[in-house]
Amino acid sequence: MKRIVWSFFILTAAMALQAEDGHQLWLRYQPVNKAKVVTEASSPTISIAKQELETYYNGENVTLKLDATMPDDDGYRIEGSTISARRDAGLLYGAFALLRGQYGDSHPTFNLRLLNHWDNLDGSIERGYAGESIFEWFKLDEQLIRDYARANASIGINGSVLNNVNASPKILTTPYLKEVKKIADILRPYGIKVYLSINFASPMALGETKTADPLNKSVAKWWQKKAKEIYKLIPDFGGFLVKANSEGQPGPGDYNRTHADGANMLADALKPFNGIVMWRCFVYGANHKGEDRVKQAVSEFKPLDGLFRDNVILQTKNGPLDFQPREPYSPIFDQIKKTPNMVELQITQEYLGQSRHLVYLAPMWKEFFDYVSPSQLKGIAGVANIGKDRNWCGHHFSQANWYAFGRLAWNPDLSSNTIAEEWLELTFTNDKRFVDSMMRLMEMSREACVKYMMPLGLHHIFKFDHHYGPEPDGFIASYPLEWCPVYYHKANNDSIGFDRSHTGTNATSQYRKDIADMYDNIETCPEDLLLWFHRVPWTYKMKDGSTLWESLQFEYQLGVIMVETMQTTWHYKMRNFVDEQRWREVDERLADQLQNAREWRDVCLNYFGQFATKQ
Ligand code: GCV
Repeated sequence: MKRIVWSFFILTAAMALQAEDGHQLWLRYQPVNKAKVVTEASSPTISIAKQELETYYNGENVTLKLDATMPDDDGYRIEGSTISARRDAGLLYGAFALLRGQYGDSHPTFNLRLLNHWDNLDGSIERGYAGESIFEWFKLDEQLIRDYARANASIGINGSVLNNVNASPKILTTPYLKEVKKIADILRPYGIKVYLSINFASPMALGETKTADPLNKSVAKWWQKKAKEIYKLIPDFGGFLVKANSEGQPGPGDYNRTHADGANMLADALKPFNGIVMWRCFVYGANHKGEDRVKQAVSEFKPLDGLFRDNVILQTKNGPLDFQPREPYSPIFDQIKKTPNMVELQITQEYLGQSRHLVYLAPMWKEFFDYVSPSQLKGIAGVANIGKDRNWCGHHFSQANWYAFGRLAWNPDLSSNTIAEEWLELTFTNDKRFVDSMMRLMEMSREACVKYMMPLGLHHIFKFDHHYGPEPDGFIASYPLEWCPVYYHKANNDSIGFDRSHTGTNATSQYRKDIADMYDNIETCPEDLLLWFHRVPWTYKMKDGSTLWESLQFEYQLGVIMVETMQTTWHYKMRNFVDEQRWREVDERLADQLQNAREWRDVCLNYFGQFATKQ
């Protein structure tokens, strides 16, 4: 009897171990303990590479070789059973590539491949939809941080900004810095540097200076001393990310100083330690109040181009507004020529159904690279979608966006389909019947989202603050106009859309000539951005001869049909390929997504119909 109970216990324990709750991400290799790894080099990073291969590689022997003749980056070469790299991080990336079954030479396009966490010190996450922060101050779960580091290393991410850009000054106090050091020590062997978002007014807010004026000597001194303290604890600390004079955050503008004055003061403090400043261009409503919001970043930063220290990088969101499901690229990337640029993408789906909707973001990011060449960029940052939820991202398919971000940060030439295929095989199964269907489904998911949320270039018609559902009638007089949906669609009985052509705000003129001409002319403007750039009569004839109003109805309806296809495919055809828990959890979310898509269609068409049918 006793034996039966015991073996039952062992059996259920084993089943529990195998429970597919998504925590293993795309790293679900089974231990085979077969490979022997030979290497003359040694470092904590190489030990991890060795251990990964010895545990999971299904071949006999692997040699890891540091090769000083290779290009000075994080790349690697896999030839036969030898992985060579210039840096030990390259050997680790090579080890993960070999485990994925990839061979040959591979070098990262961007040297800076960073996650930006919008995690607050109290454990909450701004725009986080997967539970609380994994960075639990003063009670760190070291294993969780190690798992996080391993997942990042497996896709080549080499930096983490640990805290929200709306930053608490407290992060720079000694007790917190000691905790940051603990995290940095865990991430380091995985090739990941730690960075911090800082509050520009920190010295004053902490009561240590009377002002935060960047040209004040005591302020500059405070930052120099702080930099020294940080680097003593964390010698390879990456640097600061700064949101200044934006959405209520303090900045140099509070003292009539420029962004360059502010960034340079911080850059000087970090320079002796090789640290960098990533200064965000997401600004509106301050110096250029009243100007079309999408123009304000260029208006603010173009005159400063060339005035920044060489360790300052300007970090700009992919689009000029705010992470909408479809935006044209930000014209900053055409206008800032003398200062290095980084692009900020958003992995967390603030305006794309958060962790409730299956929306694969790689096609959207690829669209950005169709217009902005990676060679123009020094780095890439992704606002993370990671939290303490067991499956890390809230939705099993949101893991694909973390994965895709890392893979594109390494190689933006990869197709979104290739990345989806890789991820599906690693995360679920390599059964072609599943992978082929799901690749199609993932690829269409972003376009579906655009259609049911913002067809034909409509934008920012999201519910106030939480940005989840539709609110096309949104207008509250006490809020800034730029937060109100009606400001963006401007629907009336004649027309709809925002005129940003030369007859309107002339935002089109901020683009390089060929693109400016294309967007400015209603005939050549792509129809999927029509209402972003033009004010268009309801009776306007689209390229296929239908009216604008007919097309708008068609697009909303098509968005819903696409989600119906996604939901029915998963519900009726995918069940046999996926474990019960993950199948059910995705199924429930797809049912919600379908309901939400219908709500978007109905609310928006009812609202716009009031105007459109008054012709
Ligand atoms: C971190 C948008 C978001 C804010 C975010 C801000 C930014 O406005 O809604 O939550 O703040 O962008 O990127 O700074």
